[in-house]
Amino acid sequence: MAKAADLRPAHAPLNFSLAKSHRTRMKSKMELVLMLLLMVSLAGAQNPSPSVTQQTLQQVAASLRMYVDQLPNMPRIYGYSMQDGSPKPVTLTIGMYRKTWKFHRDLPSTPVFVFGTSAEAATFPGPTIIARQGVPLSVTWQNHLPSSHILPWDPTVPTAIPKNGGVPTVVHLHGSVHPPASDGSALAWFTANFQETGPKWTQATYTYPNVQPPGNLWYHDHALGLTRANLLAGLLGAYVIQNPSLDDPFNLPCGDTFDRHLVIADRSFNVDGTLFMNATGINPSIHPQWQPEYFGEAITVNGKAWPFLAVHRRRYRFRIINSSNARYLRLALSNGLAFCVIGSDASYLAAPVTSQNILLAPAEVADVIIDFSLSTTNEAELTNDAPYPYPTGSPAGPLNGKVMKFVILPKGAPPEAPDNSTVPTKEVNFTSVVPTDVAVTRYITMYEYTSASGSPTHLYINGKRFEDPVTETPRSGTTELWNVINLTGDNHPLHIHLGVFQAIKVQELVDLTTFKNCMTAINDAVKCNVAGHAVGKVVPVPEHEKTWKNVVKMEPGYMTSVVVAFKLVETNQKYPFDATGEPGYVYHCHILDHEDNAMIRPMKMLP
Ligand SMILES: *[C@@H]1O[C@H](CO)[C@@H](O)[C@H](O)[C@H]1NC(C)=O
Ligand SMILES: *[C@@H]1O[C@H](CO)[C@@H](O)[C@H](O)[C@H]1NC(C)=O
Ligand SMILES: *[C@@H]1O[C@H](CO)[C@@H](O)[C@H](O)[C@H]1NC(C)=O
Ligand SMILES: *[C@@H]1O[C@H](CO)[C@@H](O)[C@H](O)[C@H]1NC(C)=O
Ligand SMILES: CC(=O)N[C@H]1CO[C@H](CO)[C@@H](O)[C@@H]1O
Ligand SMILES: [Cu+2]
Repeated sequence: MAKAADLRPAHAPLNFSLAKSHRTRMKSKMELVLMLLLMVSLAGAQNPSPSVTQQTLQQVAASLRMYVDQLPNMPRIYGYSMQDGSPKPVTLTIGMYRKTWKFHRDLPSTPVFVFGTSAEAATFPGPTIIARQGVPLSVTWQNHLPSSHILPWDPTVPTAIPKNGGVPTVVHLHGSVHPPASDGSALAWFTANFQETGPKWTQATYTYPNVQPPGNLWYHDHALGLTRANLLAGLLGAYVIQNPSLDDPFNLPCGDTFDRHLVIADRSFNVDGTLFMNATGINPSIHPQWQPEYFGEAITVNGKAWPFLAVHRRRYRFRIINSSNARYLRLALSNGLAFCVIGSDASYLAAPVTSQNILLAPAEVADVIIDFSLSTTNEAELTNDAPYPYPTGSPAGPLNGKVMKFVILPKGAPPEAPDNSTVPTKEVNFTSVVPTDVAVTRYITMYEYTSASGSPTHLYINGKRFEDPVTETPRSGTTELWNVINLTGDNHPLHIHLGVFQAIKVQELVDLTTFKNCMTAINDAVKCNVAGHAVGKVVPVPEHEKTWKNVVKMEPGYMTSVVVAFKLVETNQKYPFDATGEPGYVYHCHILDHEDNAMIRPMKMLP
């Protein structure tokens, strides 16, 4: 791609030898800090980066030439086998490995923790698993990770801490409808070879019934207090449920070339190319390591920093997963092409929606068609202009404002297959979201707590810790109305395991100070007259988010009312399994740094 060089952003290249000598000068100081860390910390903060500055991280990111690495296609693994023309269940074994990964042509290979069928095959992100609707898939998730972490972590937030070392992990299939024993409870963690297991661990093999409609899921680590570090290290991958009888009539772009995943993750790199995660907390006297949000200086897609993809002048399908720890992405194409959104999270829409931009919270998924035949240019950058933290933080800059580039080949460039795909006019008509038969109405309030100096110390839902007794106990097969009140300054992407949900009303809270003071004092929305406060501006729910979702963004200062369905929304039927067993489920904020400390609550289904 000769053109790439012309597009190099105008920041000064980092002089690596300069950076190295700077590093040498820092060495004695670093050794001192490391020794102190060793003495003070209970735990395995392995990252040799306490003296790295934000400026260094920016310089490293700015030194990486954009759009020189080709967008990788992750390996695909099939979650069924075809026998006599019909799909049959299989059991897969997928391991978690420490290996090295090259995030950019000009970065050295660096340690990561990644999923794969073997150490050699493991990738960042992991392999894409293709499952079939109605065909259960069993996966034995194996932990082959070393005795200590490659990233710092914090023993003072509620954390899985094995007695004999090792990296605790447990896998959650995000967006999946499955029994509680296969949910990947934060307390069902295990270390290498199941040497140690968490208090709720019961089984090595998880079964995903795939009883839900076709759509986009993803799998990732969910270990107590380590989720932010384990995902930052690379423990995530895509999972697709297909159903040819439903998918094929839509005639969407298909096949490895025209149907692609874009797994987006922001990451910062040290000068030696290793992944950076701050080893010093924002309130180190309370939490030695925990920071309220991780924002990386570089944007990676499928494990490469600012890659490019050469595309023909035709339609492509992109399944975009925001797997950032805390960064929101507001995506647009620099040449003005629109996204035709066909799905949100694990669900198709009722009909495609055209949008110039898409706002994705962490863990949100957008399924889109881009028609490059309409392009008047030879390239299009995928850009991001979401402030961070969202919505009132710093504006996206020249680095994190860019995601990747599409190089649009000339018309007729060989080998171009004829584009016989179409955009459907109608998609899936799911169970209505109108809350006619709401079994229970709940108020869910998000709180952030700060130190005397005003910096965050922790976050809770409903003022309760994760380990406090369960308060959300929906009946399996019912629909509930959750009024989510955000009393913090940030937008929080709420994620509910098992259930699917969608926003029906987003309304500003007026006289917020009175309401907030009352809630802070007595933590009771009804007694604090929520009905009298949730009367402000109404923000419309975007058309392309009107489907059954796994993540809904919670606007700060607003009450967002969501309908939550604890049943199959395709058929309006109960789950074909017992959802009431141990260890139950959870719901939480999907900003991983919030989830770990500890915006997460248990949820137990009742019969
Ligand atoms: C790491 O966190 C500390 C404490 O909040 C902060 O002073 C420092 O600037 C951070 N380092 C980087 C590189 O962001
Ligand atoms: C991904 O989510 C993070 C927050 O978790 C956000 O900052 C970022 O903008 C999102 N990216 C996209 C492409 O939506
Ligand atoms: C479109 O073309 C592909 C080959 O490029 C073929 O496999 C597929 O069946 C065609 N679809 C239709 C609807 O013609
Ligand atoms: C969806 O189904 C409902 C009945 O369940 C029906 O009333 C409605 O018209 C359908 N909508 C579409 C777009 O087909
Ligand atoms: C109720 C409440 O405290 N809301 C906060 C939500 O976030 C905004 C900032 O975006 C704050 O101004 C509000 O105080
Ligand atoms: Cu949050």
